[in-house]
Amino acid sequence: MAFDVYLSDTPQDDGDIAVKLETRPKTKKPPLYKVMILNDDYTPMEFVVHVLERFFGMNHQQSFDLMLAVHKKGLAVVGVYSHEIAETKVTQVMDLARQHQHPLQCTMEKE
Ligand code: TYC
Repeated sequence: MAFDVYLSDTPQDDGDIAVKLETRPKTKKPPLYKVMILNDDYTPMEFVVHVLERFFGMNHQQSFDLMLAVHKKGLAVVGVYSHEIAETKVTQVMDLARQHQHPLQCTMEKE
């Protein structure tokens, strides 16, 4: 809990010390990170759909629609997470893509 103290020596001032109590606790929300996937010419569409289902909790239709959006537009946000979760998602996607020798790229960016 923080409080501010105001002191004054102007003539109009009665000399009392004003103490303002801060009732709102100063908690900072942790920053959030967007996880994005990028289009490329080689990763099979089915692989991207599988990745979205497996790591981003989407059903088949959602995954297919988002994959197609990335295919057409170049990239899309696939989820927003805390730093640690976002990092885990990026690693999971990149590791699986590497295992299958697909050039799929997944990145994160502060919101
Ligand atoms: N463009 C790829 C293809 O035509 C499909 C694809 C979609 C690749 C989304 C990556 O993030 C991606 N096979």
